[in-house]
Amino acid sequence: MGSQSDWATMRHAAELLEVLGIAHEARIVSAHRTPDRLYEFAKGAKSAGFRVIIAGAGGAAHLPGMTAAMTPLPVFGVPVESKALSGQDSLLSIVQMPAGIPVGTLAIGKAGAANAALLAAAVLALSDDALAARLDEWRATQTARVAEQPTDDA
Ligand code: RP5
Repeated sequence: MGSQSDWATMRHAAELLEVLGIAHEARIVSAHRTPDRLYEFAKGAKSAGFRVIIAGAGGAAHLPGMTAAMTPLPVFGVPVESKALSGQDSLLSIVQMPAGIPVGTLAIGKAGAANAALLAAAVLALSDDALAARLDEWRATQTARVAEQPTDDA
């Protein structure tokens, strides 16, 4: 993520990865404030053993696109909700990649972070049957939790 301030959003991705038993690392890498750190991380991510990158950033959110430019790994971008423009700036700056360098862009905020983790899990599950089973189970549990009628207590 681009900043400590993104963690409140991005922790929802980390928590789901934890639940699904997927090894992961959470790092602060800013495209603007720590460009050398970004270069080093993105260039070395594949050889370091990473298989999918989730990049969350807000405002002028260059992190996902710049990361994707420097790695062949799949990159999922999470637009963090900004104070000034409610994350619409983040969304547009992540989603509008030029043809040739893709970033899979998720929804703004918590839902995007959670879905980035689920999408990463789905990618990894293609070559990991045990993970595929855990993901199926997680989805079945989610389905079973949905009541048929609404309640006043919720
Ligand atoms: C972006 O700027 C970060 O991803 C963050 O969402 C936003 C604001 O950062 P802070 O000023 O809160 O550190 O680079």
